[in-house]
Amino acid sequence: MFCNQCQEAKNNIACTIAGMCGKKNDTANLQDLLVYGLKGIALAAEKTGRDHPKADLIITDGLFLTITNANFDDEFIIGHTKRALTIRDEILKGTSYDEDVLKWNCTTNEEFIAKADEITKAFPENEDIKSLHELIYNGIKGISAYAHHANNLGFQDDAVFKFNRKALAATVKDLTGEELLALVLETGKYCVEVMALLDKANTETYGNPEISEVNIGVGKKPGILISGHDLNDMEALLEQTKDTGVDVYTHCEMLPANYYPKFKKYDHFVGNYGNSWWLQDKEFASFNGPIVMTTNCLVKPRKSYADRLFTTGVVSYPGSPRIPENENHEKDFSGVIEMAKTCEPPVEIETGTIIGGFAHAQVFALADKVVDAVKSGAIRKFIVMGGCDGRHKSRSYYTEFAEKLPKDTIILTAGCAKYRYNKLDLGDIGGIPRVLDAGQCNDSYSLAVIALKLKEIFELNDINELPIIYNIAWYEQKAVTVFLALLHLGVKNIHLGPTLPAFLSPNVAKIIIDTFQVSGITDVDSDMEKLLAA
Ligand code: FSO
Ligand code: SF4
Repeated sequence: MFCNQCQEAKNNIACTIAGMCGKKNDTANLQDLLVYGLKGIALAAEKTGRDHPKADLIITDGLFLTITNANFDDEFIIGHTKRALTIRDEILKGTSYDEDVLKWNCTTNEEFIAKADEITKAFPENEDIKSLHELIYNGIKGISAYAHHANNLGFQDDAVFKFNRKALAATVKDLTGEELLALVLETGKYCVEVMALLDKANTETYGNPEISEVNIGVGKKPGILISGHDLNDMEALLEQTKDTGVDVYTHCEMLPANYYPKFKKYDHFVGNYGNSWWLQDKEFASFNGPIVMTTNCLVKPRKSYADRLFTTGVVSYPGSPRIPENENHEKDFSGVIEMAKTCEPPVEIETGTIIGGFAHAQVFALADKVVDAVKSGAIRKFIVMGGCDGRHKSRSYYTEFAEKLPKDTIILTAGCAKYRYNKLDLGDIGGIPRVLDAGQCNDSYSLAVIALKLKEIFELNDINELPIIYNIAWYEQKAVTVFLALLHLGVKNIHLGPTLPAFLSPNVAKIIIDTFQVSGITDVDSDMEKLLAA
């Protein structure tokens, strides 16, 4: 295996024996082989000028399932690869091409594993070309995650699907570094488009997020804990648990479900339990009831709760029970609900409330107040601190940074990075909380929309003239998508941590740093001084 797609890549180089995330050698290789299978579909369609009605969704879901902490299940991955090969061959019917990507096939699991081993080792020899390929893969993996969620709500964008195919096909051609770099920058355009699409899907389906106080304590009834990012699953679970005597709680990235008007009307939706994804081994154990993982981040289930951890969608762990689904993709949570009824209520680990729901529509509603506070000097700077959380100790940097920020600054956040500071008592500025949570990592789009609105209100020529600074934490590929989106929108001077991506070769890193003035982080005091002076 050779995997360097996330921030926890071993020694910030790559995991080559086993993943720090728990991904095994064969699983990592099979994920690479699946991507190779998807490239076959893209190239087959391009060469023949033909199409297949299932091509885009198999590509979208295939890329999504290779994202960090989503799928650890070899059988599942091989099954998806087989479907991809069938689609490729239906497109190619009656034609003949020499390229291996259009010809290869396997039957047994052993053959798939052997072919996967071969593919993993066949990366480009030139480290810059390899790095640009990886940057493109990681961007389209995140794009696919967001396209998958939008599609679940009935929203699609053909331009996004088309771009995924173009990007996949490009990586099996002999493109130059310049051509690949142009494709990386073009990826940013579709990162913005897909986040806009998902924003539209979420808000048109569930309403605009609104300021909400979210209970972080527990009730007396047994509960179901739902994690990940899929709001469609959230809705189905809330509907099916109505009047069953079972409560519903969110975990990690599902917290923002508490901000949507359509979900708030359910009385048995109690609030949020626990914190960031990497604390799930303790929090899932003390929750007592069943847990539904709708997307990443899943970590290897502990024995104490493995039998009550259910997976769905592109998430799978060998041996974990799945949520049954019919041919119309309607999910049946009755088994989870019956299990919940036999469980003890959750153990209380926190009490009180946290506040969130500051997506673009809500912030626009407060625009006058915000603009006045900026003009009067009450708000000196906004600091975008969105992104991901992770288990490295070095991430305490973000808690310390939030704590040390001067009282006339506001943190804009989205994604699981917020758990490093969303329970600190940072106060408010004239009633505006000092931590404004827009939602999930995809809701970073809201932060960009807010920035563009402020640029318009203050009649500025450049988004970089705003009193906004960026100190972003990344972990997995959706954060790469958000990062490329920000670059596409012209945002400069982004500080990215806790480390710069391992998949950036020195030359590619230099181009990004020189073009967009991106930098890493150092220590809190030095960074604070530098950022506030900017
Ligand atoms: Fe976090 Fe995991 Fe949302 Fe990621 S839970 S790390 S960027 O999957 O997607 O923010
Ligand atoms: Fe390593 Fe991250 Fe890849 Fe897992 S996803 S194998 S931790 S680089």
